[in-house]
Amino acid sequence: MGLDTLDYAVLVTLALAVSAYFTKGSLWAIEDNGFNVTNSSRDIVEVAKSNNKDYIVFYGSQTGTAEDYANKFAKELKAKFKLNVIVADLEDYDFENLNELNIPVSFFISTYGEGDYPDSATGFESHLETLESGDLENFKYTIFGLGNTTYEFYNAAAEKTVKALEQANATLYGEFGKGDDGAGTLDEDYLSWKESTLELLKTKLSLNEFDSEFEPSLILNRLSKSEIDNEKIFLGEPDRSYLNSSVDLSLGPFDHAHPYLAPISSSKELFNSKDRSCIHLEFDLSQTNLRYSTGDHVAVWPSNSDEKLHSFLKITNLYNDKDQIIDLKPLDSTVTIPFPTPSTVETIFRHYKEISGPVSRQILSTLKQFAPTPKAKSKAERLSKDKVAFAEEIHSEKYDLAEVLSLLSDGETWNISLEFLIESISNLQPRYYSISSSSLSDKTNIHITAVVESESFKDRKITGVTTNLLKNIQLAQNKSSTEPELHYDLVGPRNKFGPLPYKLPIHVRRSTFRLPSNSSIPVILIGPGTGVAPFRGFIRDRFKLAEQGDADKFGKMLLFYGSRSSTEDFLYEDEWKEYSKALGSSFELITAFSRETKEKIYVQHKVKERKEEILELINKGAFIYVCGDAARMAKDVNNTLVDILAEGKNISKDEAHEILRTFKTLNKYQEDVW
Ligand code: FMN
Repeated sequence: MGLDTLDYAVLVTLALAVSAYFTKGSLWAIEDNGFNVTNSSRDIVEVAKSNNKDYIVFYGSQTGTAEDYANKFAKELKAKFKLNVIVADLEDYDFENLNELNIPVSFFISTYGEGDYPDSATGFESHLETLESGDLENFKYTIFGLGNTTYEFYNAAAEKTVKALEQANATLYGEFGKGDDGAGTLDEDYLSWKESTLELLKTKLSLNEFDSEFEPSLILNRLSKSEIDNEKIFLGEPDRSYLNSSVDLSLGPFDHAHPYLAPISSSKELFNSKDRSCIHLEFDLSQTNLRYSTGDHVAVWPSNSDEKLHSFLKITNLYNDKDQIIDLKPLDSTVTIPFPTPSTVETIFRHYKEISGPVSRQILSTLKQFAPTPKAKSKAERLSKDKVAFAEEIHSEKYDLAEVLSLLSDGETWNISLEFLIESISNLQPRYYSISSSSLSDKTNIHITAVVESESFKDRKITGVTTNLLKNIQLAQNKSSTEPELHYDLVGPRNKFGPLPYKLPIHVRRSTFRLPSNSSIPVILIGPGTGVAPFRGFIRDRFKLAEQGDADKFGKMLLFYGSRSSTEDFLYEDEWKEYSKALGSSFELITAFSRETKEKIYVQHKVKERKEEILELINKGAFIYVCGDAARMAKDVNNTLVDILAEGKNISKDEAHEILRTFKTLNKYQEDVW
């Protein structure tokens, strides 16, 4: 993100005014309600002592999953052993005096990029690098890493943590837990690690076990309209500054705690298909100092659809209570309020909670205490204990929470404590998209390219939250007569998000997915489907540079693109011709349309067809980029490249694999896969 001097001056001034954004809500409480003594201290030993804590659960999370599991684990420690637990973001503390902690710690750490720590845990990583033998000989910990086996460096951040702690003579309690998102077993991996870890902690710490009843960490107050000024109630505003008319919302810094409300300047349908849809959408940055670089990701902050909200509020018997104003106070100063409050029941479940995601087996064991009938209770009990039955009857059926509740109670409504729903359902997280525009060509516009998730499954449709919101906006903005599958509150809180131009909260996440700065280096780009998004940005970069007459100096750009057919889902078909004209022989598009031939043809087949040229480009120092499906495509492409190298260089497959691994560490082989 390029910021000029003026931007920095503005940032400094604004940093003071908006420091509350970085506290993720803990300061909101102080400011408005006067009940929360916020921990300004970064000294974890002092914070734990002064709050009488007897256990710490730390998390390092990029998109909220590790944070979720950390919270779940802490809840179990509280319910089962009545421990006084603090859940803490690794970002919020320093670690110099860890060895003075006389209470145990659990870590939940995910891995990002090429085996990296999440952004929020890089300070922790730096501290680990300074540790020496004996530094942590009093320190006791457990650890659960979150990763994905389709990536080369599986659970690398948690691995690095264990290694560093081991070298410093810390004591690992129990086994090093690893959860695999790639195999879809994250939840079960966690549950089996948790079961053995809790047993072990019980013995090691001589803990008494109690019946696991839900114990809230928040105090919930229902307020009447006369008790609170209407202007202070959050109706879906992303953070406090949105309620403060003196804050200029066009000025950053923008991040995961403070998004920019970006106008959508245009949107269109890219597919020519009756039942599939892909949206091209452009965010206008001309009125803000938010900037990006080609290859970055943009986070879009979604809300839930009317349909999902309605079925959730109905089954939880909250529908008639949807306008109830809710205020939340933390039980102690180490607890953070997960979203801005006071708010309303409807707002909480429309804007701040993930109500349509998959259901965890664990939640059923606590939910059963709220079951409306003995039958529902015993069903919940059975499914919470029986891993196989849960996998067959719930997980593989892709039910969301409202559907599970309805299934358990045969449609009868549940009366679940609001505290439980608020604390047990994950927070709605921003969704990340690879930016498909170029910061050179489109400095004040961010383009995204998103396939609308809508899968026919038995007699239901499984739908994505954000992509259907984008579709709803696209149809409304273009005044289409087509009815969207899901309807959203497009005008948003206090009509801030619409109507025309519709707006959505966004922030930019910097990535390392970049073209080599030397444009004479050849590049091989492999991006089927919406995996082509960042490559459109790369090519638009070169297209812009070509206007300055540099095209003849460019290294070769080979773009492998694939989709089902040349007539239905060929993304940006017309644009490639235009780029070809400007870039001449430096750019070539190679297509693989899988459903136009008897044998299915994918990008990896096309890569293989061009093996001599690929080898020649690699020998000339080409950079390789892969974007799109992690589980199959990226693996198949990797295997194809291994074959090409092994055959071309007359080496073993292991040696070829090692070369590609080295390329990855040198950033010469980069993946942006999901
Ligand atoms: N998992 C790994 O084991 N190794 C990786 O190198 C890795 N890189 C990732 C890169 C991206 C862009 C994404 C989206 C995921 C990656 N993962 C990797 C998987 C995540 O660690 C996993 O999905 C985890 O559950 C995310 O947890 P979080 O939401 O707390 O960050």
